[in-house]
Amino acid sequence: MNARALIHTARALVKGEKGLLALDESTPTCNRRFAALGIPQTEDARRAYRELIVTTPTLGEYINGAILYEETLRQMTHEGVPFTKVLSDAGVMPGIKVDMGTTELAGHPGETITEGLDGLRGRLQAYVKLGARFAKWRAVITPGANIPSHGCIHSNAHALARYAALCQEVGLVPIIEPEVLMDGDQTLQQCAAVTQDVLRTVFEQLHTQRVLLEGMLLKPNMVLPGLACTAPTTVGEVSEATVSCLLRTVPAAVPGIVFLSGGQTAELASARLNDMNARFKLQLPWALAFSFARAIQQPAMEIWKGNPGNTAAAQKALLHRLRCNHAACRGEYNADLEWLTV
Ligand code: 5MM
Repeated sequence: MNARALIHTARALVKGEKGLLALDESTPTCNRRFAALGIPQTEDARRAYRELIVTTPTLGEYINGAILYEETLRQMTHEGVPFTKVLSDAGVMPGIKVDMGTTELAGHPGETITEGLDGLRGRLQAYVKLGARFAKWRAVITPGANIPSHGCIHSNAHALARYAALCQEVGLVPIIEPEVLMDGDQTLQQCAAVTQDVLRTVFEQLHTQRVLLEGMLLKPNMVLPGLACTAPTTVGEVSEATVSCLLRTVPAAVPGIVFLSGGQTAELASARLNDMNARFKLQLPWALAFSFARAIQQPAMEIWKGNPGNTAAAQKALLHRLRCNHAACRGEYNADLEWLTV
């Protein structure tokens, strides 16, 4: 393991108060989002959509990295330029989602385990040759009646740590993504308790597997009430609960925390990230930034709708969300920004 290079890359991924763009939807997820908008679910449509994103001008002013799906890592623009080169030329490091998705965890009804450890060492070596600088693995934790179980949390944390150690062995910075889903009717306090338990277990396992904390990033959920919870929650309450949970669980050696959006509206995701940075940045040992997928891409995808004539307008919408989230990393986002166009 080259610790110095890993630390350099991990820091570079969160430098300049910029974030990451997650465009690593697996083919089934991407197709589902395309189907909802009447976009053909073909490899060429996925390639064209990803080309729209990676060729968006000035991308590198707002993000340091882009997480790709394996299909995308190997794809090129219509002029034959690899997407990895387009991104690197724009100052954006290419990363790769390396988990193989979730499956039911045996003996644990309603809970899942993320697969992909078998053969991972060889796949990671191939991704490095294709230009990847970092990787990502997502574990999914479902809150509900009597769940998550200890078995589910422990198994997923163990897999995340094994993945992270393999990444560092080949020089890829691992992004550790334990997502507590926001479906369900759990309260803010219940989400805080589950998230705290999950993160504590994840860092125990990272320690056990000898993962270099300075050479990784954490990609957690914000602490949120479930979508079906009727108790009103303010932006400030979410930001306080999230920061307090992270301060209790994430070691100061970790250089950055890059949130997933998890189904929040684009505007709320920006407002909540902004509140954390505006109020707490000076007390925090790690950078707080974004690694959103839906909260950055959804407005652009809705404009594009598979029509090449909409590309410029979709890129403008993408840049708008990136600009809002870059402002949120600085604690300078406010609702007025939503009325400004790029
Ligand atoms: C939680 O999903 C991650 C962040 O996306 P959101 O900001 O939309 O919540 C995302 O990176 C996710 O891990 C990828 O899209 C891959 O998900 P699938 O379900 O396709 O494996």
